[in-house]
This record gives sequence, C-alpha cells and structure tokens, in this order.
Amino acid sequence: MQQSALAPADAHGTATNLRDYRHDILAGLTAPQKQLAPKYLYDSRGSELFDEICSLPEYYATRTELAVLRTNAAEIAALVGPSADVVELGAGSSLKARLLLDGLDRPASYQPVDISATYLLAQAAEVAAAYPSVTVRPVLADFTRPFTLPSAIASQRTLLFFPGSTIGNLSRPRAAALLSSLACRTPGGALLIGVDICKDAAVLRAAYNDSRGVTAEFNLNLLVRLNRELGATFDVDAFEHDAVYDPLHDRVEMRLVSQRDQTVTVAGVAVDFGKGEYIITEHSHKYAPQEFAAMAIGEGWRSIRCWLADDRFSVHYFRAPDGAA
Ligand code: AVJ
Repeated sequence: MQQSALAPADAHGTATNLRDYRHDILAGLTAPQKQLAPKYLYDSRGSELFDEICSLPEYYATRTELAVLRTNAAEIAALVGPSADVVELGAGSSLKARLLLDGLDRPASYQPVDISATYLLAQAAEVAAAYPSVTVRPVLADFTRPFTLPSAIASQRTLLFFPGSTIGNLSRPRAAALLSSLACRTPGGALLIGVDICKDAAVLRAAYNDSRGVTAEFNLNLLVRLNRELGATFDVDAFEHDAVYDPLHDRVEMRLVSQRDQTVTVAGVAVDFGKGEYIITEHSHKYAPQEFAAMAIGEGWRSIRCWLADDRFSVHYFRAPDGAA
C-alpha cells in the first residue's frame, strides 16, 4: 500500500471525495458478494454508537485493553521515553490516548488521525484543553489510504499508537502491508498496538451480537447513512444485523441480511437483494500474540514487549530500526 501522497480532507468528512465514496459504495453493492468497507460505519452517529459498544458487558476488548494500558503505564512510559510525538491511528474517542498521555514523560505532541471529522475535532479540542503543554494536531484522513502527517512522523520520538484492534479490520495481507509502510515511515520510532486474540467462538459471537442490540444499531446505521448521503432507499427494517465467527480465517464477519426479496436504489443505481442475501460490513481478524508479533517482525519491526490481559487481548510494543528506508 502506498502511503506517501496526500489525500485531501473534504466536506463530507471521510477524507475521500464524494465521487470516490459513491464509486466505492456502488462497487461494493454490485459485486457478487456484496461488501462495504468498515470505515463507512463511522459517521458521527456511528462513532457514538461504537463508543456505546465499548462499554457493553459482552464487548470485552475495550475494557481489557484499558486495563493493560493502566496496569503497565509506568513500563510503557519507560520504554517510550520523554518528549514523545504520539500519533494515534483511527483515534475515535480520546479515552485511551488520555490514559497514555497521563503516563508518559512530558509528551510533546498528540496527532490523532481519524475519518470522522466532527468527532475528531471535538476529541482533539478536549485533549488540547486538558493537556496545555501538549501540541495537538488533528489529521482528517483515512489511514487505509495514502495520507501525510503534518509533522514529526520521521522523528525518533514518534510513538504510533494504534489501539482497539482496529488493525483487525484489515485482511492479513493488508495488515502486513500497513505495518511495513509504518515501519518505513518512522525510522527509530515505536508502535504501541492493541490486537484482539483468537478465542472461543461463543465469546466472540456474544461480543458482536450484544443483548441490548447496540451492535445491530451500529451496523444498520450504515444504511441510514447511505439513505441520507447518497439518496439511497434502504428500508432499514427490512435488514437484520448478524455477526458470525469464521474459524478458517480467524475472524468475525458482520453482515446486514435482507429479510425479503427487494430492490434498493443507491445513487440512482438499482441493487437487487434476494431473501437471506447479505452485505458484509466488517471483518474483525483475531491473532494469536505470537502470530501477530511474527507478522510485524516480518515487516521490519523489532518486538520489544507484549502484554496480555486474561489471554483475551494483547498490546504489543515494537521498535522500528534506525534509518530503515
Ligand atoms: C474497532 C474494528 C476493533 O472489530 O471489534 C465492534 C469494531 N464492530 N463491534 C471490532 C466493532 C462491532 C471493532 N474495531
């Protein structure tokens, strides 16, 4: 994946332009297996719903990762050292970043990268107010596409912070490509990354099909978004959320399942659905800690430390060698 050119931010707030957005959605809905990229789940309502997911009893990931960060704050700070430039990928809520910044030794800057404009700016403003000595530079960008950070990416003190197992949204080859690109772009820098671990299918099913239906609303909100932004005609009540664990690929697959035969118009294009046909809206890949470390090492990172919580969630700390080109 190329990561060098600049993808300009735009008015509809996803750092891709409207033509690309419409094209991407239509390509996904006209493919033999209908599929939409998970990044489209995060309009401002979607970001809010995701935060709600994070506090659900069944969704262990956020709670477990926060515990790892809290418990090991001193060791993390010692590894990172003073005056770090913290770049957070897929920032979302600033909760984890604050926890990290609290523990670090006089961090120099905080640069959250996110595709949800309203949310990004609101969270950045809160961090700026709470940490007057930290330079806060929000970056509206999609980290799965080429983007440029405004400063300090090449600094030896760059700490890439990539929590939440967001990297799990990428296929294994794409995750590897992103790790490689990040290693090349931050010589001498470090990567603190949260990765969800393979586990019992029943635990995963419960985490992605919660009893309060928040994950269902999060998933279905994508259709609400397409109705609003692309003049689509989805009858949201005629689709149902489902999430299944695929042991072959070690991933959870989130689906929107059509409850009847129906035709929906999206940006002027007719899209047919058979009863039971579904759109894949997200893959969430799971890794054994050794598998993930081996992948990162293969892409140029040095594995320094891995913390586990309950064998449910892993947080890895990697360093990029100096002068990696
Ligand atoms: C933010 C991508 C890590 O895959 O667990 C939560 C998103 N989807 N519940 C995940 C999500 C459904 C989450 N990530």
